[in-house]
Amino acid sequence: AFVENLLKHPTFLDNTYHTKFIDETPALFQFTRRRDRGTKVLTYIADVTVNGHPETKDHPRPGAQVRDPRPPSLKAEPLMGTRNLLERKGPQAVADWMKQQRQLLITDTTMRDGHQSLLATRMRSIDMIRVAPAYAANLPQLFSVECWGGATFDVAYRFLQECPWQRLRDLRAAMPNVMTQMLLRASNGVGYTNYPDNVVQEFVRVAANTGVDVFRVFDSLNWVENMRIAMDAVIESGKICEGTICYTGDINDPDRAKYNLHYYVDMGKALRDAGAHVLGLKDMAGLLKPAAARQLVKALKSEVGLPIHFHTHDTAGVACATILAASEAGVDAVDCAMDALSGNTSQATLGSVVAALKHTDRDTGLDTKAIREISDYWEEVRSHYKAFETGMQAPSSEVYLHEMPGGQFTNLKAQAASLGLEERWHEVAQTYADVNQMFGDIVKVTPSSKVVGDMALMMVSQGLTRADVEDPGTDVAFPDSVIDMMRGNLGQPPGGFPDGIVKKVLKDEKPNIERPGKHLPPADLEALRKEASEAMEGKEVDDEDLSGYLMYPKVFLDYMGRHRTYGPVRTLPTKTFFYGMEPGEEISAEIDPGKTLEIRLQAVGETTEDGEVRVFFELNGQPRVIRVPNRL
Ligand code: BTN
Ligand code: 3PY
Ligand code: ZN
Repeated sequence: AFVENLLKHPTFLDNTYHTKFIDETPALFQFTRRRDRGTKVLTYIADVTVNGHPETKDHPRPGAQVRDPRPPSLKAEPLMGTRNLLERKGPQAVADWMKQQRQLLITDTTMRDGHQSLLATRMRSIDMIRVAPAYAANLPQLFSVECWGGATFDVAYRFLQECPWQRLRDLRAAMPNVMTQMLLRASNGVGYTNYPDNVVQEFVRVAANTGVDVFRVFDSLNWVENMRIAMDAVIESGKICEGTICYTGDINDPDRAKYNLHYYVDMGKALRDAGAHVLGLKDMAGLLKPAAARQLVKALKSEVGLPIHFHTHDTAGVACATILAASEAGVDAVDCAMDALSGNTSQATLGSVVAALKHTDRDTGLDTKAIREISDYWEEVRSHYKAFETGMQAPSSEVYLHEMPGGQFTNLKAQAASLGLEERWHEVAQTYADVNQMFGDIVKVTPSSKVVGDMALMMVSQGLTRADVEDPGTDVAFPDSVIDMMRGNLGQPPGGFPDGIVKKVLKDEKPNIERPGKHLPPADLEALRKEASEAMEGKEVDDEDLSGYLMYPKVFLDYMGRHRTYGPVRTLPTKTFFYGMEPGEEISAEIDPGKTLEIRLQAVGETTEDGEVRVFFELNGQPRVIRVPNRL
């Protein structure tokens, strides 16, 4: 095969062959890669056109009028922004600057929490990368753009057939003056379980290298002890460590005294002492009320001394009021989402917060017209994701009862519906609150929120009450995630889990109440790199791929397997990616800078006797026929 490959190579046929030809032409050795990327992408389009996309085919479709989103024009060369300060003077200088200047600093969460909370995290990179230059040029006063981490990492591999690292690299390159920000679940990385310490360290190192500037680090039980590995790794990388408090309960409710003002101030001090440059205040469910925000921010500002970055959700409809109260109390930075992806379980409306502060002493300095133009772009983007809309019609004060995080709420609702509990949602919400009390009143945020959700769904579907579960006489089959948490594998909540529930779940087994990572042997990174490589027929595994494999071995390998078949489908327009093409339609896909595929779908043939469909394309003007199985 090698000789044949060589003899047919155009350079060889041309007689321009020279001695370095074999060294400089790696394609000669890629016999198994005979199908070029164009053919792979056509195979994907043909398959989706014939069979539909598994993620969208049984869901509402975008209207016929949706068009390719058009990003706003660029006003000027990007001005200096926070990223330039970080690069020149380092993270402490950014923290000092945050405290010194008056304006309320704003983080735009649209590219991470916004779509995680409203569109099941399904937004594709291309829709973000296209508008990123407009952020750099038109909104250089932003504190940061949250665009990575949380659920985006595994959803990219799992459902979007994209490499999350490439997304980060592309966004970083397109916004050289504004800091990027990620959400990191401390020792749980961007996963749902506690990883060995060296896996967390390696992940942070690679993320910092590829382009994360601000790491918001939190622990799902607020256990500072379990945040140190991740925080130290961020500090070591030279990037900004935002050590983060997760807010739950209500500081003014005497029935929730466990999470009172003292509790949060003490945690803030512990995070400061652990080396945080910035104190994150993460209200993942949107429970912090305006009056409480005023008190809490004042206390944290005066007693901790770090700049404070406040994150909340608009689930109950009061996020903007809470942000304005926090602003009056001196909060340094807040999170908002662009108007078109704000509200409900997402963040407060960025344009409205900016407008509310115009001509006040905390004026954000952001250009309201630039915000509207970018939001108009997001509105067009959103219309392509109709299949993932959750249908939440209005804000709801029920969140004060169940305390579900914004990212979980709609997800759990869909899960409940799939179990046939659609009509019993309010029961699920009440049971979620009961489970929280049964577990000792814990912080509920990924992954602890998933454990509470699993337990609540199990109880409602089996008709069990809290009293049934706690009754020593009943035998309960607990979900695996509950057993795992009671074993101590996510760490310990303040005060520990109640003895009664631990005994009920673990029977005679003793829980581990030390830091989970203390007992996990370090991963042998080079052996795992080799293992991943062998699973992919010897393909080279770089540090980014290795970190993907360490977080999600199977999800990563499945992604790579599909990548071999379908090629760089991340370059397709979103409409094509989810719905394929119509006969007569033309699209282009830039698979490399300057290398564009011009694709026209000519016709879709009949299904043959062997169950295949021939799909007729023109690729850069040349006719191409692709056969795909009809799987309908
Ligand atoms: C997934 O498997 O969930 C998403 C990856 C893309 C799968 C492609 S879409 C076209 C073809 N049809 C399928 O059912 N799977 C592949
Ligand atoms: C996540 O961990 O993904 C979250 O958004 C938590 O709020
Ligand atoms: Zn959030």
